[in-house]
Amino acid sequence: MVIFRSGMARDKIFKDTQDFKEQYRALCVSVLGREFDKCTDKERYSMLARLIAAKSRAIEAECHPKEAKKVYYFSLEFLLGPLLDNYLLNYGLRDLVADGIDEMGSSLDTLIKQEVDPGLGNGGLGRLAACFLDSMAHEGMAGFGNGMRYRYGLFRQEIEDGRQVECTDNWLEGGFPWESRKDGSSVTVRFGGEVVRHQDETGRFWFTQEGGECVRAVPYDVPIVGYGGKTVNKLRLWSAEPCEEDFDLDAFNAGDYARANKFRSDVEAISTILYPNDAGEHGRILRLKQEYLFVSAGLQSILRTYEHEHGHDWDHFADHVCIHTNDTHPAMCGPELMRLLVDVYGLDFDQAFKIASASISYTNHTVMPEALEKWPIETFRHLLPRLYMFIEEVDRRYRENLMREEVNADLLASTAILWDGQVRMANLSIIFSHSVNGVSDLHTSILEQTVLRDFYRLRPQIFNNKTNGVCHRRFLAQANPPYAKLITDAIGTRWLDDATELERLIPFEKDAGFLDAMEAAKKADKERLAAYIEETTQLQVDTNTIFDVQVKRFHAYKRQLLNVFKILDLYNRMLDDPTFKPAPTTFIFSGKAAQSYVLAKEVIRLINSVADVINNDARIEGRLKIAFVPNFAVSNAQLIYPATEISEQISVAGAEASGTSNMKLMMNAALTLGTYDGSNVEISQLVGEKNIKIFGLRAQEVEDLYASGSYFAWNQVNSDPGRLGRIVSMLTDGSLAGLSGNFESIRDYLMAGNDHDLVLKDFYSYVDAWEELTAFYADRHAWNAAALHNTAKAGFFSSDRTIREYMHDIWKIES
Ligand code: F58
Repeated sequence: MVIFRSGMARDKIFKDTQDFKEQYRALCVSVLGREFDKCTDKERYSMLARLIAAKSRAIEAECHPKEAKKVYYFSLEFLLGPLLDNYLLNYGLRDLVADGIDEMGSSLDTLIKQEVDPGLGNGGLGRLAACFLDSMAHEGMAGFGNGMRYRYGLFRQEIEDGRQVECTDNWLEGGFPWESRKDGSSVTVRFGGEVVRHQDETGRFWFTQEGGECVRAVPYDVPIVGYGGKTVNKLRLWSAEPCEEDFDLDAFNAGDYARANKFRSDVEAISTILYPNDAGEHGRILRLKQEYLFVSAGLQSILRTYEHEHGHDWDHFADHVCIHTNDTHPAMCGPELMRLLVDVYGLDFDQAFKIASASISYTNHTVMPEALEKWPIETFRHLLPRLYMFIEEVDRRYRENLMREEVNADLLASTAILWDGQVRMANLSIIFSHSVNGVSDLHTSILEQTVLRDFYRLRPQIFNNKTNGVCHRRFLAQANPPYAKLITDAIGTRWLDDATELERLIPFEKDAGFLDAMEAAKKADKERLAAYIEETTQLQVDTNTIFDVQVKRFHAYKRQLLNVFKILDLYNRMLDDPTFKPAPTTFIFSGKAAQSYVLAKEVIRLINSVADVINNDARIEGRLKIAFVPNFAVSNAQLIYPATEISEQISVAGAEASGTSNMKLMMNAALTLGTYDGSNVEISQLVGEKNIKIFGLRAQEVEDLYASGSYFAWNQVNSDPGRLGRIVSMLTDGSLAGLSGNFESIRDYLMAGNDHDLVLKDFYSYVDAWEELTAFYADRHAWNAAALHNTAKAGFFSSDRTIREYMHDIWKIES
C-alpha cells in the first residue's frame, strides 16, 4: 500500500531495492560473519534495524544548524513501542524494503514480529513523551529526549488463575539494535559525601562535594525519525556504571570479590529497573538517585554542547536552550542547572537562577494529591548535600519575597519548597519554571482553581493549557492498514502530515459505499484482534459482536470496576428475564496494575473471575463475552485500538488529567462512552453530542458531593437490593469465587471506604448510557457515519498540534 507523500528522504537512503539488498546482505556478513540466508529471523530483524539506525544517525548528524533553538524533553519514561515499522513508514521505505526482503526469501512482517517493546514507561505519561518525540521530529525542530535506560522495563504481565503475575521484562536480552553507546560523552554524577568550602587569598570562595559515591553516567542514543525522514533527532538514555576510581582495589587484591563487586551492583541498581516499588526507604532512595542521575547527566551534556556551540555566552542560554520537565520527576533540573552554572562555570547565584527559570518549563499530569512527590529533607540532604544548599537558598529567598507583601503570607504554607520536613517537588518545579501547563482544558482549570490555586494567584501568567495529543501516524496510519488505505483513497495522503485534513472525510458520512467499506475494514481489524486473543488466551470471540474496549492502567479512579458491575448487571438481568437481550458484545480489557496496588490487582482478578463465569454459562448463548488481553503494551495496543467500536472512558469526573487512549480510539472510529472528564470534554465538544455518549456526574457535582459529606454508599445499595445490592453481594457470596476465591477487599473498598470513586453513584446512568449506545449500534448506517465523524474530527488530537502549541507558547519556536 502506498500511503506516502512524495519528496521524502528515502531516495537518499537506498537508491532502489537492489541497493537495499546489497547493503543489508553486506551488513549481515560484516557484523555476524554469516550470509543473510544463514541468519535467524531475530538476527535478520536486528541487522535490518541496525541498518536503518545507522542511516538515521547519518541524517541526524547534519540535521540542525547550531543556531537552532534546542528543546530537551526530560522524562523518566519514554514508552517507545516497536520502531522498525514506524521508521520505515516515516522514511517512506516500507514497500521498497518489503519487496527486497521478499526477494531475499523472507518477509518484512516476519521480521517486524521479532521486535520487542522497550518497556521504558508505565502508561500515559511515558507514551505521551514518545509521541512528542515523533511530533518534534515531524515539525523539523531540534527536540531531544533525555531519559533513563532501564535494564529491566516495567514487568511483563501474565495471568494465572485470574491473577496478575509479574515477570521480569528482560527487554535488552537480545540487544537493542537502535541504540548506540557513547562512551566519549559519559559524565560523572556524585551522591553523598560532604560539601567542602574553599577560599583563596583574595577571599573568593567556592564549594565542592567530595567523597560519597561516584557514578559514571553513560549515554545510549536512539535515533528519532520524523515523518518524511528529513529530521532525525535523538533520545539520550542514561545508564549508571561505577567510576573506576571508586573500585575497591584493596578488597579485590585481598580476594574479597564480594566486597569489591558490591559497589558495582549498588551503582548499577540505579538504572536497573523502572520505578521501584514505593515501599521502604531503600526503594525510595533508589528512585531519588534515578531522578538525580538523569537530570545531572542530561544537564552536564547540554552544557557541554552549549559551550561547544556558543562558548560562555550565558546571557543568551535561554534563547538557545529549553528544558522541559515531564511531571515532577525531573524537578531537580532547576537547582542542578544552578549548581553546575555556579560551581563548574563560575556564574553568580542570581544570574544562575535567572538562566534556570528562563529555560525551564513544567507539565503537570495529575490532580491527585498523593501523586505529588515529596522527599524527607534529611534523606535529600544526605544524598545530595550540595544540591540541597541551592534549594534551601532559593526557598529562603522565595519566602523572603513572599513575606514582603503581607497579603501573601497565607500562601507560604502551600507554595514554599521546604515544608514540614519535606522537599515538595511540585513546588520546586513551579518555582523554577516560566511555564506550568496542564494536559486538558478541564485539568488545567482544576489546577488553577484547586490543586495549584495559590501559585495561580501569585503568577497567573505562567499557567497555560496544552491538551494532549497522540501520534496519528503510529496509531492510525500504521496500526490500522485497511482503514488508512480507505482514508487515503478518499482524501489523498496529506493527512499523514497534517491530521486536520481528516476533516475532509466529513462528506463521506453520507456515502453509503464508503461506510460499507469502513465497516469491512473494521471487521478485518476485529478478525485480526480475535486471532491475537485466541493465540494469547485461547478464548474464541465472535467478530459479529460489538467490541467494547477498556484498555489502560488499572486504577480505582479509572473505574474498571464500574465496567464489571455493568457486565454483571446485564448478566443477572438476562438470567432473570429471558426476554431481556442486550446487544451481543465482547468486552475487552487490558492493562497492568502496579505491583503493590492491591485493589487494582483484585479488580483484574475480578474481571477474569467474572469472565470465567459468564463465558462458560450456556444460558446466555454467547451474547456476552469477556476477554482480558495480558501484558498491555504499545505493540498489542496497536491491534486493539483499530478493532474497537465502543471506547470506555469512564473515570470519575475530575480525576483523569486527560487520557490519551480516548484519542487513539476515536481516531480509529470508535464511539466514546465516557464521563465528562479529562479530554473527553474536548472530544465531546468537537464531535458533538450525537457522536459520543456522556453519562454520570460532572466534575463540579463530584466535588460538591464530596464536600457536602452527604454521600453514603450503603444508601445506594439499600435502595436497590435487586440490582446493585445483588452485585455487591456476589463479590462475597461465592458466585464469583470459582477461579480463585471471593472479593472481600473490593467490597470493603466500596462499602467501608464509602465508594470513594462513586462507582455505585454513577452505576445507573452508566448502564442506561451503554444500553442506549448499543441500541444505536443496530442502525449500522448511522453508527458508521458517527464513527467516521469521530475520525474526521480527530485531527485536533494529533500530537503534532500539541507540539506546535508547546513550540509557539512555551518554547518560543516558530514552525
Ligand atoms: C497520565 N499520568 C494521566 N502518570 O493519568 C493521564 O490522564 C494523561 O493523559 C497522561 O498522564 C498524559 O498526560 C501518568 O501516566 C504516570 O504514569 C506516573 C508515572 C510515575 C509514577 C506515578 C504514575
